[in-house]
Amino acid sequence: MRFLATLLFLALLVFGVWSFQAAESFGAWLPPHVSSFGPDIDALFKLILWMVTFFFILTEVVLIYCVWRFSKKDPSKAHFTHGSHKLEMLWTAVPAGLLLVIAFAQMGAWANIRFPSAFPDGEPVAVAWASQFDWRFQYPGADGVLGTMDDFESAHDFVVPAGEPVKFILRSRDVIHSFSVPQFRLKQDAMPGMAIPVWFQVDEDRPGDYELICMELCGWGHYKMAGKVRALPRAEYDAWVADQQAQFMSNGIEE
Ligand SMILES: [Cu+2]
Repeated sequence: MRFLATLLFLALLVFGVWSFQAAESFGAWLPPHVSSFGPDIDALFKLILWMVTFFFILTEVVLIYCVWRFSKKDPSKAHFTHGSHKLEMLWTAVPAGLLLVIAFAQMGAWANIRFPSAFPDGEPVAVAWASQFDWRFQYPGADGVLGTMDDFESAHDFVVPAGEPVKFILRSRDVIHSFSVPQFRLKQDAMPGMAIPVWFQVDEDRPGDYELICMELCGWGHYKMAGKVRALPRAEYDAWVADQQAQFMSNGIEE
């Protein structure tokens, strides 16, 4: 029994560590990143994963040792201890130190994604409106100014230029939603009553369609709140904008 129990815990440890190592080859890992935030976010993810792996192995080894060492029937009385000042200091200081390491390691990435000073210059390309249960993207019309009569709207699809910084304003019409594009390594909550600036840059050599999902449980239809970010080369993007403007000005009626 003791042998079996020890083997079971050992198998759990080996399988656990192996599954994380092998996940990528099974296609069960993060989707490949296609934005400028990708390398930084993935490096942070790996740093934290390595820390967790180290402590997972450490605690499992202690557990396996205890299962093996103390599962023998032993009639002697258990030794009672009450706290250890040194041990408590150690298991407080080590996690605190690790949290500090993470705090310093993430500063650059956070500043790049969220600090206003890192935002690209110029006007936002659109306002992204989240609502139960849909995404709408409001673009400035021919005058280039948002919130005027000639604005046009795109439903579900957020069309943006690839290979250059894209700034937009994230808003919500009702409850809290979350704008998330896993392949951009970007996630930002949309708060009712707030206009939140967000930016990203799709790699120039990776134009394409990327899944946009709501990452905040926002009601019964949350599951279907999916959209698409369509990153187009600059020329195609300009053509799309011109076409949308023309359609809007003609009320969709072909001449
Ligand atoms: Cu939502």
